[in-house]
Formats: sequence, C-alpha cells, structure tokens
Amino acid sequence: MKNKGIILCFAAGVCALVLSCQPLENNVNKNTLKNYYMGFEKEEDITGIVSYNRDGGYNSQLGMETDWIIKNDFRAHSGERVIGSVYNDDSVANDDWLVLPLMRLSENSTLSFFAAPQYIDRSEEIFDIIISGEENPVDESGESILHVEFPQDTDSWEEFTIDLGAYGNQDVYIAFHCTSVDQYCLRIDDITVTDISEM
Ligand SMILES: [Ca+2]
Ligand SMILES: [Ca+2]
Repeated sequence: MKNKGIILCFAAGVCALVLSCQPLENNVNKNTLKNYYMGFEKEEDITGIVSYNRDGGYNSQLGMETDWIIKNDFRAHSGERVIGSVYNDDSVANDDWLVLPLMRLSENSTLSFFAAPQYIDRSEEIFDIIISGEENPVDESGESILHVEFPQDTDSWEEFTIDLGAYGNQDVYIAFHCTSVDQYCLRIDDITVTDISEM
C-alpha cells in the first residue's frame, strides 16, 4: 500500500504529477448538500483522489508501471480527458484501485459514471465498485456494490447509476477496482456522487 498518489499523463511520458491524499474533515453542515463531479479535465481539482497499482505490472507501450492514468487521446466521454487502467505485459492481472475522496453521503445520494473498454477487440474489462467506511478500501475493508464484466466486441460507453441511500449519513470511500487480465484499457469518465454533505 505504499504506492499512494495518482499519476497524471496528459501525454504519455510527457507530464507526470504525484498528488498526496488529503483526507476530508468531518466538519459537516447537514443542511447543505452538493454534488461531487469528476470529468478529469485540466481545470478540475483532483486533490484527494488516490490511485494504487497493487499488481506492480509493467506496460512497455507506455514505458511505465501500469496505474490509473489520465489520457487525452483515449476518446473521452466528456471533454478531452478520461482516466483509464491499462493492461500489463505478460498477462499479469490488474489490481488497480482508484479511490475517491472521503465524503459524507445522504439518504438520497447516488453514484453515476460512464465506463467503456478502449478497443473493441480487447474489450473484456472487469471492475468492481467498492465502498467502505472510513477505512481505506484498498485494505479490503469494503464491499463490492457493483461487479461489471464487459463482453466481447464492444467499445461503447455505458452509464451506471447506483443508489447509495443505504449509506446515508455515513462517511465513506468509493473506489473503482480494475481486475482485467490482458485486455487494453478500462476507461472511466464523468463520475458524479449526488447529495453529499458540505465538508
Ligand atoms: Ca472527461
Ligand atoms: Ca496495474
């Protein structure tokens, strides 16, 4: 769990930043709800999002250990940029986690996002949505609330919406856990969590 930080690659190998995790405080004003949104565009503040590359695999095409990376040439759903978990050489299964900032949900909260395989001929991407309490979900403290296995022969964006009302008034981490084996890239864009408390 030492690989804290998110690597941003707006052009592979050109620009890389590492941001530290900033846990949110529990100073909650319950009367003010807002939506969390992340489209991975340059103007958005990604502080608090943390990625973990637990498989330690390597991608020779990108020339780096594979992690969640922000790309501007992977056919984003919105804008120009999208985040993706890319494949490893030698068919090592992915074990990549993208953890959103800690947020306090309400009984009306929902999670929605778009996901798609990058290439139609390597489309069998697999991921789970993991939700946990204040413990880091990477520590296997969470539970899967969605399991997705894309079929063969698709690269279409699919929208997912999950009711999070069962976690109302709880502080939780929400994580995307990619476990694909030797595909190409699982793309995620336009993540929205509705009706969270002001922090
Ligand atoms: Ca985008
Ligand atoms: Ca990886």
